[in-house]
Amino acid sequence: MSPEPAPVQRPPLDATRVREAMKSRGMGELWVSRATGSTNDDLVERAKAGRLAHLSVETTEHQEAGHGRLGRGWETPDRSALAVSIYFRPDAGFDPAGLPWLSMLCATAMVRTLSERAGLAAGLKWPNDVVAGGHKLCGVLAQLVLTADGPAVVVGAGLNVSQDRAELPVPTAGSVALLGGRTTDRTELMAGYLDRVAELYAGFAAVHGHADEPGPGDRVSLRQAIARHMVSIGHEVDAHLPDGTVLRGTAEDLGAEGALVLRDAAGKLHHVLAADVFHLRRSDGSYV
Ligand code: BT5
Repeated sequence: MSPEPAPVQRPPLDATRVREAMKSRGMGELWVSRATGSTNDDLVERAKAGRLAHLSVETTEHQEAGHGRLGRGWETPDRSALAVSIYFRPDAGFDPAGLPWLSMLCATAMVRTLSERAGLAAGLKWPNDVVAGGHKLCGVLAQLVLTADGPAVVVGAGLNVSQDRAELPVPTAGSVALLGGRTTDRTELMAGYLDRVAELYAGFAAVHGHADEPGPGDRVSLRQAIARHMVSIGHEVDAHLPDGTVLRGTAEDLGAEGALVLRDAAGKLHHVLAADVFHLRRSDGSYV
């Protein structure tokens, strides 16, 4: 008879530790719920209901009705994952053209966190996925909120932490545990992620949301920092458009407004915006 598998350890989040990490970066408030539908929806509601401090954070132990882009779902079992949403309320000097960059800023923060805390070689699959070992570990979803004080953005990240294969909804999904990450401590991963987001945002805000200008003390601009992590660059990819057509080309760069720059077989350049893409796949059929 084979031995019983060891029970998966899924301790609750330690809100005190997360608050300490947030405080050291001058972030806003933190709300931690036992269960909710969607942390993005909750934070959007709070933002609409009244003044929210910039860089406030909503998280939950169990997100029961998470959503992705284009009405797609996001599924994670109780205490197995991170569902964390951050409220960005840029000050008046911030160029609104910088707002669409916030989702890739957060994805980049997650790539760095996975490398630093979990020892995983993660990358960014344009436009909003964090991948490692050929699998999607994290998805990011940004929602614009029009407040009385001007435009704000809620950016939610869902990170698969301790799910086993049977708990993941699609074969392309992976988790930190399945990929052999050196920690599955959700508190550590969340604190690391928030720290990296706050750091990247501080540099971006200092240059008023201009993605092509390096922040003070940074050697590269936000656009270059993001592009360095992109796994598709140099590969032939298929951009599946909502009307069913497929645009095939070599991914060359990350362009203005966060567009993916593709060169087609005839040598023509195309700038593809995230909002216009149903999904992106490698032309050889592989996911990443
Ligand atoms: C995303 O959408 O990848 C964005 C997911 C954002 C989730 C966060 S969690 C906190 C916040 N609150 C929310 O309600 N949402 C955000 P998209 O690229 O559309 O990918 C969705 C697709 O990924 C689904 O159609 C499934 O195929 C797949 N999927 C669903 N759950 C997954 C999971 N746990 N891991 C990997 N893939 C998943």
